[in-house]
Amino acid sequence: MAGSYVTFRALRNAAKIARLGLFAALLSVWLAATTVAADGSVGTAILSPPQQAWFPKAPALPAPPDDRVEVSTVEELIRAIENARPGQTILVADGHYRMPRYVEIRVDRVTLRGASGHRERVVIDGVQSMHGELLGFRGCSDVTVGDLTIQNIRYNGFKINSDSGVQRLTIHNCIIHNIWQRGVKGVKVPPENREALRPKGCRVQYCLFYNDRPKRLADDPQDIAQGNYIAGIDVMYATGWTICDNVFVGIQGRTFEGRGAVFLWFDTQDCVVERNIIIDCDVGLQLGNAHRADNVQYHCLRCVARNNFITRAPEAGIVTVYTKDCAVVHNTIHDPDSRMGRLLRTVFTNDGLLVANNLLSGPGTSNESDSEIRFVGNLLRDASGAFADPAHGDLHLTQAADEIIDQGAALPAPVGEDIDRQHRDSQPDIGADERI
Ligand SMILES: [Ca+2]
Ligand SMILES: [Ca+2]
Repeated sequence: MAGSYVTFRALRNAAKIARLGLFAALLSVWLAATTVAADGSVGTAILSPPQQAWFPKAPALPAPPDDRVEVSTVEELIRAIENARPGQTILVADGHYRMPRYVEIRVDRVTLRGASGHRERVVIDGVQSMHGELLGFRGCSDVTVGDLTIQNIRYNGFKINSDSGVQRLTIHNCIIHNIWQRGVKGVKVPPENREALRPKGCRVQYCLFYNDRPKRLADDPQDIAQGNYIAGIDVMYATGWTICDNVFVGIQGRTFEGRGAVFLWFDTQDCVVERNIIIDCDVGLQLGNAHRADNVQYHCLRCVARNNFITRAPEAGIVTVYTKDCAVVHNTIHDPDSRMGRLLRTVFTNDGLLVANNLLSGPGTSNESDSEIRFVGNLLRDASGAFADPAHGDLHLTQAADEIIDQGAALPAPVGEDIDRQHRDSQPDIGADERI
């Protein structure tokens, strides 16, 4: 009997804690909603994302056309997305949109954008959604989503239904916050008609992916990796994508064994991943995976990772697995405590891989590949003293960097610009930053 009494009391306490938890959550929402913004205005800031002066700055989208739909409520937003005509622009007013369910863009040339241009003020929130996915794309080309935030969803934030043919999607200047599997997910493309359907020419640019904390089991009880099934961008069969000028902060699994901030696999071709800032993510860039299926021989072909800053990535800074003719050039990876010695990791087949002029600040790299990889001009040593602010991921070079500046190898195909889009001189500096 005593046991059952204790159980009852424990349950009652749990209910009380749950009520208190809900109250605390409501209080925090209310507090957040009444935050005073930097410009002194009250009531617009719903979240306060990590921001540093040196992060990439998004160019403004073109002025919206006169023929547009303006929405300011959840109902209007859902109706506008689901009834959109091809070519339509949907302008979303500043506000906090608690979505009851998943919605999809299904027609060509739609633009869905925040009206103010302040992405942190237009928050599409899945916290009350009945579905585990937030905003999808199906059978559409030339769609743009920009200047807004998505947050709080169990599985996928931006879901690209790439088995239906989604081409030239642009995700521009968005915040992707507390998404517990994939911020951007592109699914498998079936073999029938794959060449026509595979997602081509998409761009993810000037976005901020960040989570407030590592994933917990409660975020996703079905997690197939004990809380480590998490990544920023995960796409398969991508072709001709550009993933550039994004910032990723804290994309971490429960035991810090998550997937890449950027994870490209399954016959991904001709993609460029450049000028991204990756801070405290379990894996920085992941080109490929040990798991193969569907007769896929290579996960990545002719993909390039260049001019990225990666700080503290305990599983791997950049990892390549089953790749062909890829290039990992002019990246700066800083992890002086790298527990696995994997600032750079090459695994299984990496035919024709070029690894050049990377600044690898930490204890080691791991070449587990059976391919002949061309390593040239890389520098491996703790370069903490050469960086502007390594604690916060600013790996720009300071004047104390004599062994780095002008010490890169001359490459047959030189990388013309650095992470700041500054012109590299004829004696390239090692790493992502050319010091001008
Ligand atoms: Ca130079
Ligand atoms: Ca520079």
